[in-house]
Amino acid sequence: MGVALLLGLQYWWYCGVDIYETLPDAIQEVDVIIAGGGTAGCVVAGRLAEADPGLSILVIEGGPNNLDVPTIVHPVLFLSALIQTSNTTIFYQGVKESQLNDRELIVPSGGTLGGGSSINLMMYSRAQRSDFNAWNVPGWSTEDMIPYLRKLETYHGPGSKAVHGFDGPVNVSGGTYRANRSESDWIQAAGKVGYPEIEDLASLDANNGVQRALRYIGTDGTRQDVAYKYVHPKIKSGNYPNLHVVVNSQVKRVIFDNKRASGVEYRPNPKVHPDAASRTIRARKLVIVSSGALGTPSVLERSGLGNPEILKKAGVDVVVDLPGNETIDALVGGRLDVGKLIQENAPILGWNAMDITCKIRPTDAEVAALGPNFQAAWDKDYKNDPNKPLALGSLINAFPGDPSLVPADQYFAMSSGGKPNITTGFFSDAQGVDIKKHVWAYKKQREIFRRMETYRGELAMLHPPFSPNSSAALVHLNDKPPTNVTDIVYTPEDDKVIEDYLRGHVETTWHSLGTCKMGPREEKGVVDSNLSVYGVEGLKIADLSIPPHNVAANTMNTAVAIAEKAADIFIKELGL
Ligand SMILES: Cc1cc2nc3c(=O)[nH]c(=O)nc-3n(C[C@H](O)[C@H](O)[C@H](O)COP(=O)(O)OP(=O)(O)OC[C@H]3O[C@@H](n4cnc5c(N)ncnc54)[C@H](O)[C@@H]3O)c2cc1C
Ligand SMILES: *[C@@H]1O[C@H](CO)[C@@H](O)[C@H](O)[C@H]1NC(C)=O
Ligand SMILES: *[C@@H]1O[C@H](CO)[C@@H](O)[C@H](O)[C@H]1NC(C)=O
Ligand SMILES: *[C@@H]1O[C@H](CO)[C@@H](O)[C@H](O)[C@H]1NC(C)=O
Ligand SMILES: *[C@@H]1O[C@H](CO)[C@@H](O)[C@H](O)[C@H]1NC(C)=O
Ligand SMILES: *[C@@H]1O[C@H](CO)[C@@H](O)[C@H](O)[C@H]1NC(C)=O
Ligand SMILES: *[C@@H]1O[C@H](CO)[C@@H](O)[C@H](O)[C@H]1NC(C)=O
Ligand SMILES: *[C@@H]1O[C@H](CO)[C@@H](O)[C@H](O)[C@H]1NC(C)=O
Ligand SMILES: CC(=O)N[C@H]1CO[C@H](CO)[C@@H](O)[C@@H]1O
Repeated sequence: MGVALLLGLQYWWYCGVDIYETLPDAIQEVDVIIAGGGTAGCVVAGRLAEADPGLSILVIEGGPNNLDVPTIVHPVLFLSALIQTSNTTIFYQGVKESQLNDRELIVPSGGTLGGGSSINLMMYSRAQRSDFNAWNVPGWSTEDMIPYLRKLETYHGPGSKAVHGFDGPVNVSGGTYRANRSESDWIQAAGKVGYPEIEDLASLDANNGVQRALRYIGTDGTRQDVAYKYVHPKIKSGNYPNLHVVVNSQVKRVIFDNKRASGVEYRPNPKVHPDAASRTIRARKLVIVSSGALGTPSVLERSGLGNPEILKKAGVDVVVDLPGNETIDALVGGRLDVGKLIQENAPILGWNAMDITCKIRPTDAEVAALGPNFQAAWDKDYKNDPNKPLALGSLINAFPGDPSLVPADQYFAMSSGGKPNITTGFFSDAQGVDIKKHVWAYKKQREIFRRMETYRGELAMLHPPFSPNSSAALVHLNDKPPTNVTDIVYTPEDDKVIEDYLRGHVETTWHSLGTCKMGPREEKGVVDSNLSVYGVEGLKIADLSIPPHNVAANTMNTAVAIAEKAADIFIKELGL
């Protein structure tokens, strides 16, 4: 894959007035330290600074500054973050898992100022109404969260105004480009399989349908990452002399005085500042850990606190191979001149190559066909909650080559205190329900693709190896779309082939959460409803470590909403 072009692109970043590579010696003590300048960290920093510009705040971010990095600013270059040499991504290495055919999965995660919001695929996706309510934590119900869901966004999409926001920092729009033909084709095909086009899948209630995707891209085609939306403008304005950010600086641990968090120790990233010594900065009022679902548990552990929990996730990758200017393949393959596109401010720059979003559920008959264990799980968790989708999907207009399949033997590790044990837990539930869910989702998306006018067959390398004499056998590439399509009937042998293929190929869609959950201490909670870490004083967590249950959505929106609410809690407690 022609990634050389993207890597060859000139990278540069200016350090703004107060974005430091090396913190001035004069800064020894601040009011608030935020450990991790990712999605939640930048939001909390920005809101605390707004509440009181006199409050001294230090954000300590492990990765580099993201300001003016072209591969971050221009959405269409998003794949560069998934290349294993990327400086803006942390590739967390998982352990060997027997139920995944002994593979060691890699979980990429944001590793630059802005965190995931600076490198993610920008798909706008909100949790469902039932999700926050299921957390069952006082103050965190959906009704409690809606004001924050609105506060974060300036929504340019369709649907009811009641649940959206129109003057928040993060613009949500269609961007400047879409491949309308494949999008419309996929929508008509999904309609034939029973999933209609829905005006607004982010209404908190809409479900079981598909939508032309919206994204965290401004109407001008720029990525709407939180560093750009909550931090950089403040620092550039010169009106926030007490808001400090140091980058390429990795927090080792939180320091305690009599069980009160009183500061942190960090080390300058040894790859960037090989000879720099570790430093300790004191916090007069609060230490907030925002190092992400996979970073925060390590910071706590290195500080002598608790045990991380196994993270849980699910996801569906839906892929189509399309010609010409309707995919980003020409761009990734070096057949388009990125420098020239940037010079011309070409509309395709403002595209994330994902024009469809969907949330779908199985029919009663499909549930029954998945067996008694699945039926029991369905009856317990989904049946009486029509708000909950079973699977999410998006249409990716690109060949899913190298970047999404990072080799398992190369990664950029940043922890300083030994390797964390990261177990994905995919397909590890005792009843085998998780894998059944994915078998169902595979079949469903296959049925939709087979009904597309542009469908010309299947690439063997991206499908389970069905027996050629099975009625599930792959359709070879040919000239004409199929006519009179009926659902494929799968035998138990075919199902086994799919299951085995999934165990050998499933990858993360990067939505890790719930590693330091909010909830009662006796139920393995790590923080209370005010985000205070149990057993110590002056220590908070604000990021995707805290959700006690998964959300039926891509997770950036939930991370930002959690941070908006967290900021409100901290502002009240600090009396700002
Ligand atoms: C490749 C990718 C694609 C995604 N696509 C989408 C999408 O299309 N739509 C969507 O809604 N969501 C998407 N997500 C998910 C979403 O971006 C994340 O869930 C969200 O950004 C997480 O926010 P967070 O604040 O919890 O953590 P993060 O944003 O990951 O922030 C954690 C920060 O802490 C820093 N850090 C870690 N350890 C340390 C340390 N020891 N010291 C100092 N700093 C440290 C990291 O560098 C990082 O900046 C995607 C994620 C990835 C990785
Ligand atoms: C791609 O190019 C064709 C032919 O020039 C044009 O009709 C079409 O609108 C373009 N598609 C997009 C998404 O720009
Ligand atoms: C997509 O294209 C079709 C046909 O060209 C047009 O009718 C439709 O309005 C377009 N939709 C969007 C969302 O641009
Ligand atoms: C990544 O970091 C290395 C080491 O600091 C540096 O040499 C390289 O130029 C950086 N790459 C990019 C793309 O910034
Ligand atoms: C990692 O954690 C899992 C789950 O707790 C455990 O089963 C496994 O033995 C651990 N692996 C290693 C290498 O420590
Ligand atoms: C398919 O053919 C193989 C031998 O080529 C045979 O073993 C198998 O039973 C056949 N399967 C079906 C579903 O007919
Ligand atoms: C379409 O398929 C159905 C079911 O297999 C069959 O009964 C019908 O005759 C077919 N119609 C055409 C036009 O081929
Ligand atoms: C959280 O803070 C609120 C407001 O200060 C307080 O009323 C409540 O008791 C706190 N909750 C916990 C669990 O400490
Ligand atoms: C680029 C873009 O879409 N900018 C808009 C983001 O939202 C703000 C606040 O509503 C608007 O003023 C911008 O025009």
